[in-house]
Amino acid sequence: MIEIYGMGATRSMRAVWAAKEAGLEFNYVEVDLKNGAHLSEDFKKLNPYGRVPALKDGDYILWESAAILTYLGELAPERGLVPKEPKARGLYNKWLHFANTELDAPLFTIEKHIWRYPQEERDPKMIKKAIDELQAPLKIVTDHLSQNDFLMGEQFSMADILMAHCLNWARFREAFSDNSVLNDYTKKLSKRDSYPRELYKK
Ligand SMILES: N[C@@H](CCC(=O)N[C@@H](CS)C(=O)NCC(=O)O)C(=O)O
Repeated sequence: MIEIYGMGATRSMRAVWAAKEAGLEFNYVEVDLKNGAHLSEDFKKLNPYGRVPALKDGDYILWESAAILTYLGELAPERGLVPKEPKARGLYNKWLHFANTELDAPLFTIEKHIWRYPQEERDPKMIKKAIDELQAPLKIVTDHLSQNDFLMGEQFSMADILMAHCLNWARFREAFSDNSVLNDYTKKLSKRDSYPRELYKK
C-alpha cells in the first residue's frame, strides 16, 4: 500500500490530491511538523531533506512533490493525468518546472521573511521584491488560462495540481487578488471530487 507523509494544506496536499485523482488506495501519515517530527532520524530515512511530502510504495521511496505527482499519475495511465506523447510530455514538464521555479520559489522567499527566518534576518523589502517578481509569471499563467481550461488545454493533468496550489498560496500572500482568470481556475479545481478539502479543516 502506498503511504503519503504530509501535514495539512502544506505542499503535501499536492500528493494527496494526486493520489485521489489517480484513484489509488493509500495511507495518509500525518507528520507533526510543528513538533519537529520531520527532523527525526526515522523520517529522514524517507526524506533526508526533512520535508513533506514523502511517499513510500513498498521499498520504493520518493520525495519532491512534482516527482510524486508524476509517479502517481503514471500508476494510473488510463486517467491521462500525465501525458505520454513526447511533445505533450514536454509541455507538461514545462508547466511543472515553471510553477516550481517561478512561483513556488519566490513564494517560499516570502514565507522565509514572514516567519521562517529569525526575526533579525527578516526583511519586508524582500517580501515586496518577491511579490513584484511574481507578477511576470502570474501574467504568463493568466494569459494561458484565459485561452485554456487547464494547463494542458482541455485535459486536466497533474501539473494543474501544482499550479493550483501555488496560485492559492500566491493569493493568500496577496501577490494577486482580483484576477478573475486565476480565481475562476482555482475555484473550478477546488470543486473537483478529488480535491483534498478535508486537509484544510484542521
Ligand atoms: N520542493 C519540496 C518542498 C517541500 C517543503 O518544503 N515542504 C514543507 C511544507 S510545505 C516542509 O516540509 N517544511 C518543513 C521544514 O521546512 O522544516 C517539494 O515540493 O516537495
